Amino acid sequence: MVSKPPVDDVGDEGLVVGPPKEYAAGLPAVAWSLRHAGRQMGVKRSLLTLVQVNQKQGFDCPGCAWPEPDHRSVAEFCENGAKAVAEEATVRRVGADFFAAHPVAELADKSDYWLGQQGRLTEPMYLAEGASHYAPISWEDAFGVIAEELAALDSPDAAAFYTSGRTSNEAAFVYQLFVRAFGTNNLPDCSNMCHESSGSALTQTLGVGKGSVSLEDLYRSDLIFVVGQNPGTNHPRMLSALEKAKQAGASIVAVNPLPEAGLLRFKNPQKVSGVLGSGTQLTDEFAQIRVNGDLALFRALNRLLLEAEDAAPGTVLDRDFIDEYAHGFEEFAADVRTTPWADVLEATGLSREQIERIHRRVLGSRRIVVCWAMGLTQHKNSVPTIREVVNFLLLRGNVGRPGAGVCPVRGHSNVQGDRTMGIYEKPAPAFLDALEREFGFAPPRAHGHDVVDTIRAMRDESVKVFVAVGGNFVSATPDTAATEAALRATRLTVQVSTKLNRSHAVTGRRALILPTLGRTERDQFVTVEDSMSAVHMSRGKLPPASPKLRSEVAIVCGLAERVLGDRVSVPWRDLARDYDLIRDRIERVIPGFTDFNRRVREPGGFVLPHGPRDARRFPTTTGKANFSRNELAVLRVPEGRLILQTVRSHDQYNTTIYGLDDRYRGIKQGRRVVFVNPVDLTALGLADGALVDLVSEWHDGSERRAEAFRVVSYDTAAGCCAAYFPETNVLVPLDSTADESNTPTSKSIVVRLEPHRR
Ligand SMILES: Nc1nc2c(c(=O)[nH]1)N[C@H]1C(S)=C(S)[C@@H](COP(=O)(O)OP(=O)(O)OC[C@H]3O[C@@H](n4cnc5c(=O)[nH]c(N)nc54)[C@H](O)[C@@H]3O)O[C@H]1N2
Ligand SMILES: Nc1nc2c(c(=O)[nH]1)N[C@H]1C(S)=C(S)[C@@H](COP(=O)(O)OP(=O)(O)OC[C@H]3O[C@@H](n4cnc5c(=O)[nH]c(N)nc54)[C@H](O)[C@@H]3O)O[C@H]1N2
Ligand SMILES: [Mo]
Repeated sequence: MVSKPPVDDVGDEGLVVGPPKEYAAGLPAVAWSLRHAGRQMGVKRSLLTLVQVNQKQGFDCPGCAWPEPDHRSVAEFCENGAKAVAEEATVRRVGADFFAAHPVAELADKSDYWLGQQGRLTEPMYLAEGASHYAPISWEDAFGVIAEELAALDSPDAAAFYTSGRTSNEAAFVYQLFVRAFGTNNLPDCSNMCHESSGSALTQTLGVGKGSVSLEDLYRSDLIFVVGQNPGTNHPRMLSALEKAKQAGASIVAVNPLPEAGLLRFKNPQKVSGVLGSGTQLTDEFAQIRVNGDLALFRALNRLLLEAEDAAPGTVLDRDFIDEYAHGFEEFAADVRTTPWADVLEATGLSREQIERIHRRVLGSRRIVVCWAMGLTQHKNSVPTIREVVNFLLLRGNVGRPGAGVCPVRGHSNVQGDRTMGIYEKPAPAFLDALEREFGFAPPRAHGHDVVDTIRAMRDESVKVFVAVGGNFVSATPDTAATEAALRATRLTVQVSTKLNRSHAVTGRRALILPTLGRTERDQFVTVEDSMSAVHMSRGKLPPASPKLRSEVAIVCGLAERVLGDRVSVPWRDLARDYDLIRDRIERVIPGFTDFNRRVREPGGFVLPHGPRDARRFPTTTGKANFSRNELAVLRVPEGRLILQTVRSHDQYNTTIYGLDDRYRGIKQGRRVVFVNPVDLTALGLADGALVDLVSEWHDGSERRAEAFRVVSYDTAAGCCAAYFPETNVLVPLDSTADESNTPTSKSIVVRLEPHRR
């Protein structure tokens, strides 16, 4: 399978490669956020909008799930938050005239960048069977089309209902309620491609699939690991928290194949010293690890801890914690003691001296937090890798006490809340029981399809209707060619969206676009949950982009009423009219939401209970925190191949491309670049700046090709390379997923680089 650049791609004529930056934020970030916002919204609207981001009475920044501190500054947003807001609050519009001028076949040739630039969707649009263009349709007729296709299915399981993580708690709750009342658990979501591996590993080991720390814990810790994460671009406000922790005495170890700007040095744009001065040196120890070397690193650290305990018994491990709260220590310890150093050094690409230096830092630190993101979750062995991180923390009792714990840093601003609300293809029986008690229907019990299984099911034509509330399924998922073919095989695709993207252009036999309000726009307030389990309100204030838009809640409730009729007794209209009524139902179904409507109106909201964090209560199968044994398999690639990891540039939000620059990595005006270590370039006989195809090899003998990437000589770990997604998603085989979590292996794809033939 071959992927060519889209026809509107600027190519690389304008590409400029400069030196990467050594720090993040500072004055340029302030200037960039205003420049970008001004271009989309105009200056006055930009200022009025941006002052409301993340304020207690304002809207939750759609940028990421990093929590808001208690003491907020006036500008509690970052450069990339400002871009996310501007992208939604843009004054550009896509209406019926746009669709009349552009046939779907033409849109399918465009990039997500071009599509996103066109502006906000303004009215429901329908692509009839065999039609070349989308045409306007009324909301009622649109719901009628969906109801008709759903009624024609042999089984409710022949439909799948995707969610992306911007959906509010209220919309997510009514959505899963509708889907289960319709009769299926086919609720794939972006989590399946994101932190699913964290959820799996943490549920097995600690009993709760969420992070166990608060901002306060970060400030109180002695040592913070930032593993497989690029906060300077993806969670810029995290840098302020790291700076604060540093100033309180913490040290920071960064583990990453790339020397990411934000990890090294940070100039806080919200302080005069940060704007003008040289900033804070954040990282004390940078471990430039080989892609997928993390399991080996943490195994080695665990082995060193056991050996240190042998040398000075009673001084290293937290025996009280292990004896009282943990399970499986002896088996784990016996296994980890055998960890071969040769494998550790090969897998990590680090020196033994550096690992021992990190170990000494660990020994000197009473309170440790490990933060991580996609660098750990998108590999074949991600679940065992994260379990090994948990082993590391358990050894010294670093869970369930101040200043210590696990910190998986979530992506989408409400992805964690959506899961809490029941957006999950494998719901717990207790959740279904509660739903049944509250609503009086029997929800389906069989597990549904996740993202990868949904693609397989559409390919095999066992799923025939695909509905998405948010996101960009076509571009976010792996194996683009296979995914596109799968979607085209369906009878109906429905996208509830704010903006145009490729998922509107690659459709089933019939298709609908249902335009919705975004976070910034006036509606009843909604609620969200951040990465640290804090639930709070979000209230938009801008006038809606068009009078024909409906809120996600209203769309879901309207659809549910039309599809289900009186098959269930849920007062859909009342719920849509008054979101307090939805919150009352959430309170009765989901633990932790007692007095929801009152508590969420308090400034800052409230924090959900978390057994391990609050009381060292571990709701696992053993009732204790579980140590685990995790096999160390070195990822070896054939001669002449590299391990490709796919990352975000500084100018994108997942599949939404804001611009063509990646300022921190020194790239301007181009996205089809591949970052390769100079030593590998020499070994491969390639010149810096050469034009290559990326060819991935899969063990069934199939090959996938992404054409025309410019080689950029770059300081990445040897044997590894990096390029941006979604352009590289074509290279990830559908069947290449993480064990247990089924997450696509977007961070470890074996590729060869071939000279591009024009
Ligand atoms: N501006 C902006 N903000 C965002 C997003 C966005 O696209 N743009 N996306 C949001 C979402 S949904 C998410 S999930 C998060 C993503 O946040 P991140 O996880 O920071 O995003 P990635 O760009 O995938 O970066 C992965 C990092 O892991 C490193 N890495 C890759 N492989 C390995 C490995 O094997 N080991 C180690 N130790 N490191 C590795 C890469 O070099 C890179 O620094 O950000 C959220 N916030
Ligand atoms: N190769 C590779 N692939 C990856 C990743 C990777 O690192 N590498 N990362 C994965 C990860 S972590 C994630 S989370 C997924 C992201 O997958 P998705 O969540 O599916 O993708 P997004 O690009 O975030 O979705 C953008 C679209 O959401 C719509 N939208 C924006 N705001 C709203 C809103 O308020 N309401 C509604 N209804 N729609 C809205 C807009 O139409 C926009 O075009 O991608 C995954 N894919
Ligand atoms: Mo994500």
